[in-house]
Amino acid sequence: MPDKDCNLDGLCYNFGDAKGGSQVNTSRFLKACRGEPHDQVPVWFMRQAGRYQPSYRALRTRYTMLELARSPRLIADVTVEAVRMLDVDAAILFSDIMIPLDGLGIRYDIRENVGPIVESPLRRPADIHGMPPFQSDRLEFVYEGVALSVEKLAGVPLIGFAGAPFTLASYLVEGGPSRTYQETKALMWNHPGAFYALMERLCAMVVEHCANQVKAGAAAIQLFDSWVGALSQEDYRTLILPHMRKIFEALKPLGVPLIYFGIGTQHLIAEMARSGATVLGLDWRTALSQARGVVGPSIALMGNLDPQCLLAGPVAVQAGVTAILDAMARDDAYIFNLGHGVPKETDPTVLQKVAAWVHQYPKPG
Ligand code: 1CP
Repeated sequence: MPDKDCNLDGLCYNFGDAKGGSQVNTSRFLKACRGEPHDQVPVWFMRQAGRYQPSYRALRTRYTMLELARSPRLIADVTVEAVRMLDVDAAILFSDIMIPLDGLGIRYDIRENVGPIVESPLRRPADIHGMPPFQSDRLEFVYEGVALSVEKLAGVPLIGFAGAPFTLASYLVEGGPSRTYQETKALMWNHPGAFYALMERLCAMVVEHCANQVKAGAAAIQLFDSWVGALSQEDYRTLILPHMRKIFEALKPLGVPLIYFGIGTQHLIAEMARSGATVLGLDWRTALSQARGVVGPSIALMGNLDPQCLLAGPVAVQAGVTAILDAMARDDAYIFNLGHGVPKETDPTVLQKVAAWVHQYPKPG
């Protein structure tokens, strides 16, 4: 790996040496991300660490979400416990897409049953142009949490992550969760220069934050663009995709799988597949076999059981899992997951069973 990679104007980082053992590199999760043959379909779940877990709820009686996510020891405990409980093939770092905003000096809170709330939303171009530069040294607790988790995971690969710029911008501009993205779209259409500047600032943050997680031992990176499906194909192609391409281009020299996930993105998958991501995560609305036809053989697919299926009883969940495996198990570039996060009402034993069924499903050779 080159010591220093300067492939884009303004995105120039000294990546140094990535940690991550050879044991990790032979894992079926990483093999599937790379489209290499492996023994069983790999599985992990978005939000596998969270409120459905009794151990997490117990911790939350003593700490806020942000206290947990700012303590390296607690980050590692929560990250590793999900893998231990579920016997999944990958861990995802316990953190949140809002956390790197600490490095931009943005003040926010994460409210129970609501989500992120930003103290002073960025509504005017002046708010954006006045943002201070990203300081990743304010996020050492994340990178220490990565290193501690990797140590405890003993060979199970850890996925580091960040929010993608549009999804982050939606919280920064709206000030909290939104159904319409009214303010974000207004900024995008009425002040394209300021929107572009915001996306560029977030791109630089995302690249540095992800590179630091890989340096600390993360074996893959996922970018969550949860809300990008709210955009038209044309707006995505012209206003978002160029930024995504820069991010993935800058992360490519790290040599780890780059997963790109969004919700309601049926109309965008052909464009998302051109972003430079090596794995595409899909929600339940898109049939994986159809997506394979659209994106071609050289990108891995991840997904996409409807999370509500976990709450619908044993017959529905077994049928849902089996239908996906019947369609995808012979595809070497496929990772089982949900189409979005685990609902907080989920019975943990249902998730344990899903992981076991995926592993037991005979993988045609
Ligand atoms: O304990 C609590 O009250 C907090 C609940 C919670 C948790 C467990 C939030 C608030 N974030 C998290 C952790 C989290 N968030 C993880 C790590 C755990 C894991 O996946 O196992 C990850 C990867 C995220 C990513 C995240 N945060 C996304 C992208 C994925 C997605 O769900 O679409 C988004 C959009 C957020 C914002 C956020 N943080 C929390 C909530 C409830 C939300 C969504 C709010 C909304 O609907 O707009």
